[in-house]
Amino acid sequence: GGEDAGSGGSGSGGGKITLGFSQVGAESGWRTANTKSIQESAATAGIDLKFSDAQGKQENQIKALRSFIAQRVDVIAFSPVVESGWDTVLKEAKDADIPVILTDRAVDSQDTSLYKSFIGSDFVLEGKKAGEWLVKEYEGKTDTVNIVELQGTPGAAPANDRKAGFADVIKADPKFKVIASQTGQFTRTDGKEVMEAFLKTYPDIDVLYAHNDDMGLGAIEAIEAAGKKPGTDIKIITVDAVKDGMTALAGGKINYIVECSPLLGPQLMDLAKKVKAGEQVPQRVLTEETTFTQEQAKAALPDRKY
Ligand code: GYE
Repeated sequence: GGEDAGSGGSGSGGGKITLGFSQVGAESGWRTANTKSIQESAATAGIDLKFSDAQGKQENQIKALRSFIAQRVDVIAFSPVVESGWDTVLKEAKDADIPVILTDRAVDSQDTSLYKSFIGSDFVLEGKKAGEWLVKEYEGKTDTVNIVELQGTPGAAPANDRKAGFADVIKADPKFKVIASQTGQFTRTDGKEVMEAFLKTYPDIDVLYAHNDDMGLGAIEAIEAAGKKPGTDIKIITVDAVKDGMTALAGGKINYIVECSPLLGPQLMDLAKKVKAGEQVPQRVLTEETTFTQEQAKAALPDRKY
């Protein structure tokens, strides 16, 4: 496997690196912040960014990757819509000697030589943190806790892993019962719609666990429309900690948020430069994250950037 010496591709413009980036879409506040971070840090790093929006569809993403290969960009990065089904196109990139960096989300390819690095969060850990808060919140209580779950996009790494991490923690106590779990596609609209249906079917929901802030925010509208108080009648845990989520948390409508940072741009540009230079990079770059209670959200909100 020759390193990419001489495969300069379109890099004839004074050594400027060309980075082809395929984004998932614009489904959430997190995604918007992530796109902004990538565009701004590419400009700062002097990297020529070819940005493509897959609008939530894997087929669009595969097309974009093939187009980047045909254009002979220096580096390809992408945030996979779903985990499965990438082996063929990743092999094509490898055969063309174009290094690939996974951003934000993982693929389930067994052959890890198909990409140079994967930068992003530990989604299983995020799910565990959500579960741990719940366990503490209901410590010493014996009544059944009825939980409904709004999952992210089916097949996406953060949906699979946030579900698994949460389930793993709460299974230790049989009082926790997930009575319904359905996708809300990581969007506000679907979060609202699915929560409306949950509220009609289940009169005594104690807790909502939403895989992102946006679905939680949509669900809050449904809960209020049903005459219930979000954060009090139904406790809400979400993931991301974007500004709108943090505002709802500080305002008492959400109870706990597990942070997932979208600000991956600067590290991605750094990795892109290194792989282009043929330097060794770590296979896995983990994002550092925290959690927020209502009080912590009040304190953090004034400085929140996204
Ligand atoms: O949590 C969600 C977004 O992949 C981490 O995708 C990302 C997730 C994020 O739509 O809001």
